[in-house]
Amino acid sequence: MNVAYLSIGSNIGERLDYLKQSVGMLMGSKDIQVSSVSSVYETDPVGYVDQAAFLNIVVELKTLLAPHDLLKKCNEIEDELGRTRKIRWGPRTVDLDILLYNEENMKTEQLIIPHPRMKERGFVLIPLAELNPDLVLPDSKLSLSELAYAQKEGVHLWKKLDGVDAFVHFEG
Ligand code: PH2
Ligand code: MG
Ligand code: MG
Repeated sequence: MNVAYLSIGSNIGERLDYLKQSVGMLMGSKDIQVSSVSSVYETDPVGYVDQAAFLNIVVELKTLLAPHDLLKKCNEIEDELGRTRKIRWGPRTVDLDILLYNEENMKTEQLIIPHPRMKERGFVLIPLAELNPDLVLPDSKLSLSELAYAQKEGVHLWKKLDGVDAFVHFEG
């Protein structure tokens, strides 16, 4: 079984609903088991800053899917939930990004793992560190909790939750 971490973010409409629907669709996928979900964070937009605040989570998966098949699944969920791509790093109903897949280091046209910008992004590092604080990224000397601490600005705990069931049952 492979272990992967995904970052999920939304900053349009019913943001929590989009996160919940995404997790629900992952849970309903053959060959994917959602093993952990972080608390929900409200985060200042990064990159393209003239847009609404995001809700962000990180989920841990156990999966039989190969990285590109997992990416395909993520894109299907985005499409299903009405994602359109107009502005790079712009507003989105939902965005699912693969952060890590085992200790894999890979670079193809469609997919780079580990996610190339994750070390600068508090909205990724803080929820990921909540799930796995001692994890050390392939090309880093620092643990995730150390990396996350340096990027905590603009990342606010929105709803403290503990685990998949707590997330699924949280009504907002
Ligand atoms: N996603 C981006 C660009 N900027 N900022 C926050 N706070 N959260 C995101 O999920 C996010 C972003 C590109 O995917
Ligand atoms: Mg993204
Ligand atoms: Mg994306």
